[in-house]
Amino acid sequence: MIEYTFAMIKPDAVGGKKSGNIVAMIENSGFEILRMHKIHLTEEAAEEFYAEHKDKPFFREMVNFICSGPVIILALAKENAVQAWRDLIGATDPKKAAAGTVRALFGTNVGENAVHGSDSVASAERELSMFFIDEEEFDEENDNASDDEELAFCDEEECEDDETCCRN
Ligand code: RTP
Ligand code: MG
Repeated sequence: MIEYTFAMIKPDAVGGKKSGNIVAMIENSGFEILRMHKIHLTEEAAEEFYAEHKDKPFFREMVNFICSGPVIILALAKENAVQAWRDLIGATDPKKAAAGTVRALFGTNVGENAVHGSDSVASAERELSMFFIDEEEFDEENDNASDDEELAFCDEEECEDDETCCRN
């Protein structure tokens, strides 16, 4: 079954000009990129994103790091996407990550580890809905995509009432 997951290229990798290499790995591994944006997280958004870690000693450090520069966020689709992306990124600590994984190739240390990946289907749902539309809309796009070549070019909000829009 096609599954969705959330990926983030962290400030160390964006600043180090590794984004292109990482996106190439994503595509070469068979993921569909449904959304991709370069954004700069606010402290508030970072705290919400990392809420599960709020009691950890490194919480403030990780919030500061993820806000230290732009990140690239992606919505990815693939069979078993959550596990597939976790496998591709490797262990949290780049020194322990398997050879050839994103973190082994581009991570520096446990904090500056190049990428984020949702750790479960439930986390993926939460993280995707924090940054993107709901997963049902990805499903609808998938269903419509084959007979709608212009889909990628319309603006969801502006086109809502436009009968000539490819979505309507
Ligand atoms: P991520 O959420 O970024 O994909 O990483 P992960 O699942 O492999 O690891 P997780 O346990 O969720 O930790 C989230 C992020 O916290 C930072 N961290 N720092 N200083 C430390 O000991 C420490 N441990 C974890 C890492 O940046 C990790 O990605
Ligand atoms: Mg995690």
